[in-house]
Amino acid sequence: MDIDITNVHLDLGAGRRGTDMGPGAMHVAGLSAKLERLGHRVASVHSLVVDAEAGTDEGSPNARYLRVITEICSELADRVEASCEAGRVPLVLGGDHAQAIGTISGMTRYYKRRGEWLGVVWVDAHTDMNTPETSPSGNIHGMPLAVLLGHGPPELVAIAGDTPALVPEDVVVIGVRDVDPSEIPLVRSTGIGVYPMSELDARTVPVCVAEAVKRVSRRTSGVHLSFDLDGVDPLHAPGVGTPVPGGLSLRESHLICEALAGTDVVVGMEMVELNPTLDLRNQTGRLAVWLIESALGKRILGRRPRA
Ligand code: NNH
Ligand code: MN
Ligand code: MN
Ligand code: MN
Repeated sequence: MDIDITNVHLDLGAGRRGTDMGPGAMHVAGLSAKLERLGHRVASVHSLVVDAEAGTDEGSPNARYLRVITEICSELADRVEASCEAGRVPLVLGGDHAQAIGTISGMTRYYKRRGEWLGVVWVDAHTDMNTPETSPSGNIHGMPLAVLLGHGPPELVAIAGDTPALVPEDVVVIGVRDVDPSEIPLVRSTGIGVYPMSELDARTVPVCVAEAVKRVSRRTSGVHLSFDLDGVDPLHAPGVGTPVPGGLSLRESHLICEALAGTDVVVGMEMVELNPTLDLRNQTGRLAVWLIESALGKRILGRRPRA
């Protein structure tokens, strides 16, 4: 694969500062060298930063920093769309999860133009289906999946173009264990696929992951993995702003990545919400890189030969 890495130095979508330093921590953990060791080519590394002046404008408390987040997501979408156009795989390093609005809108602009669809596997402790009307925090990182399905601030929805980025049948969220009562109606009415931890426990992770991957690749041309590190249990991923106990184990997290790599459907990936100020000796940063390697083909007994 030819990979375009974009570092998104954004933390204004989250309640706690510091995820803007996430990309640096993943690079310190050796990301590029590890990708090249897998046989990939890192075609470019580019950084996006928040406009300093716009970054002081908090705006409405129901959707904090909407203006600056719209700006950076639009820029990100342009860049990601160009990567797809050039046949390269976008790998976007976060940054808080609001960035997914840019990443996924950029990707789906490319697919929609060709009359094709994109599937999304969203690993997360949360469903990220709030809107400014339902959000208890006003933090936009709790809203990106709603936006990508066409709900929420019109300026964010519009980044995908005239129609929403995603349709619910092509979306699954895995690892869920903290949903706001106020976002449940939208989760239910859209009919996105949700795998709460309780279902993963009862039906086992391999069974659920296989089913989830099948769902998102059924009628799509490729699958994007939007990996929020708070989906992983805080025991293994302490460097996140909203830790929720009872999450995916380290091996279960790998299993999701490996299952996707094994079906050759991955066309894009983002790793988000790494907050190095809360991490322990870059433990979560190193885990993030290890998971990226798994999703992009790494195998314990050597890299799987490509078809
Ligand atoms: N649901 C909460 C909110 O909207 C928390 C969202 N926080 C996340 N999502 N980290 O992944 O504010
Ligand atoms: Mn999230
Ligand atoms: Mn989350
Ligand atoms: Mn999160």
